[in-house]
Amino acid sequence: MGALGPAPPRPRLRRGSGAHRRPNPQSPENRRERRDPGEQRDPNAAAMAEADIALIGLAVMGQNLILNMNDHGFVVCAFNRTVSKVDDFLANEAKGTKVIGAHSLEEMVSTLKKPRRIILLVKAGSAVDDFINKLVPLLETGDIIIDGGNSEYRDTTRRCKELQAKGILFVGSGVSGGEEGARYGPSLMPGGAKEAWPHIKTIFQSIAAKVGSGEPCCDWVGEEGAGHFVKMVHNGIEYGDMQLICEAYHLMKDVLGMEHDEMAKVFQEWNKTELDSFLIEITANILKFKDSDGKYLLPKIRDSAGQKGTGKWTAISALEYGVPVTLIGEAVFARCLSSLKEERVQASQLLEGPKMTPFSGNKKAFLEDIRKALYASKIISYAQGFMLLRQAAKEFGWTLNYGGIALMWRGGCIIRSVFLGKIKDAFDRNPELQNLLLDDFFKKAVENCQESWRRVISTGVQIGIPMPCFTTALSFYDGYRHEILPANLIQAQRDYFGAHTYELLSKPGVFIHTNWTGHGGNVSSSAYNV
Ligand code: 2AM
Repeated sequence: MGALGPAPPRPRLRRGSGAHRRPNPQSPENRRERRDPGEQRDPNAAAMAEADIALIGLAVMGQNLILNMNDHGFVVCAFNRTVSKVDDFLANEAKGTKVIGAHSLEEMVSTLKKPRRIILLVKAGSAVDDFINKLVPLLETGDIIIDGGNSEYRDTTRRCKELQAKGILFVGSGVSGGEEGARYGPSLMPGGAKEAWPHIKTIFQSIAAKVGSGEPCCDWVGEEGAGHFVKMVHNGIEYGDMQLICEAYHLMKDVLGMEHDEMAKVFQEWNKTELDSFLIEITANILKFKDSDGKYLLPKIRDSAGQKGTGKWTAISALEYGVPVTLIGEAVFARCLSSLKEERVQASQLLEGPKMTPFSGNKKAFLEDIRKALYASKIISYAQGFMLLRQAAKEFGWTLNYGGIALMWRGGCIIRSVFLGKIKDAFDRNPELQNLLLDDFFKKAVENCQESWRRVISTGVQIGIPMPCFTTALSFYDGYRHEILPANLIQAQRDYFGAHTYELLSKPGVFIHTNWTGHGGNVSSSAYNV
């Protein structure tokens, strides 16, 4: 590593002046946290090295993270590819703050205390590599680059390894919570070079969302691309949670024939139960929202769901590592099916469903059944998500902090919920917990819901309501709790037509082939696994 040369002249360095623009009520106490306990002070550091951290990428997320760090007493240096945005930011959003701006990477680096901490919040892909390549010659051993963008976890692992060889500590951090979260408290999921953690922990935990008695929704996740992997699974779980709520809404609307304000009230009530969460809360608000003409807005919205691909990535990883993350997969496919709007409109004229008979049961009891079906299915979804994390840890040799991950998602992000606190408790009880369903609390919760869950699914199936996530969750539960599944027949079929061999229950590990027809050979095909 080349050491940083003499500090370049910095005549254009800008700084906002005056008081904080939007003071955060937490700010005064957090200002005390400004000194990083793990920070190595360099007595020879340039006098101008005053910034605690730099952030590159002044789109709204980057700007808000900077303002959040500023509110917590950290001095941030801002930089952007299009340099004019630095001045715009200082003259507007960052006016009156302690944020300083740089007009070149050299200038930015010269403002930083050591070890230098630089966050990238730029478009995922080559922009991240481009900035890394430009930064490396300006940095020294032990300096830290943090990628807070939406990078693919494999890219993060690659960058970790490449930068480790150059003495730079690389961190890939999931950042969740959107613009509002970035400004006032995101969920942060950092992973990568662990030596970096003591140097960034104070900043990260100060700006993160807080839950309970001030516990930060940010902790060290694990090695290499673990932070971005966990963020990806978070997004997949978000797809599942949203689809589960949609299925409950569909049943209320089309089985119980409920009106929007009535459904809104039910979701509001549910938000006081185990389902207490951001997504249930906003669903109640959406249901009761009226358009300017005084009519409910929701039924006017075209029923064709968009997606940016993060749910799909989770499902692809699940297939790649052979983990039955069926609920997220179904949630992604449900969006795909919804987007076939024209085809569905045609099919609706042609394809018959069952004769719809009006619901004749007890409406209140059925609503409670739906709530329990949603809760049980949600438990399955999170159990599956954590199974995927566990398998990734095995694949990549990561040591993941499962309880910490649940706490990171507990606040600040879209899937934030009280329920995640229960998951944290489960991992606190047993950090080696193999499956969430085996934890006593969740085992009992599912058992308590299962009659309702089965009733809802049978009723929905009879009436012809699609419930891909409710049903796949129940199939998973029934599959997972069966000692014997019919896969013995699959093995026999594979051996019959392809001589793929099978094991006997009495002799696991010994693969044999049977000549099923009497006229095939006795030679087995070489074993392969998908
Ligand atoms: P810009 O303002 O110069 O476009 C979100 O798009 C952020 O990523 C912005 O700060 C944007 O910079 C930056 N960005 C997007 N593509 C980039 C690229 N190829 N190289 C560097 N920065 C990029």
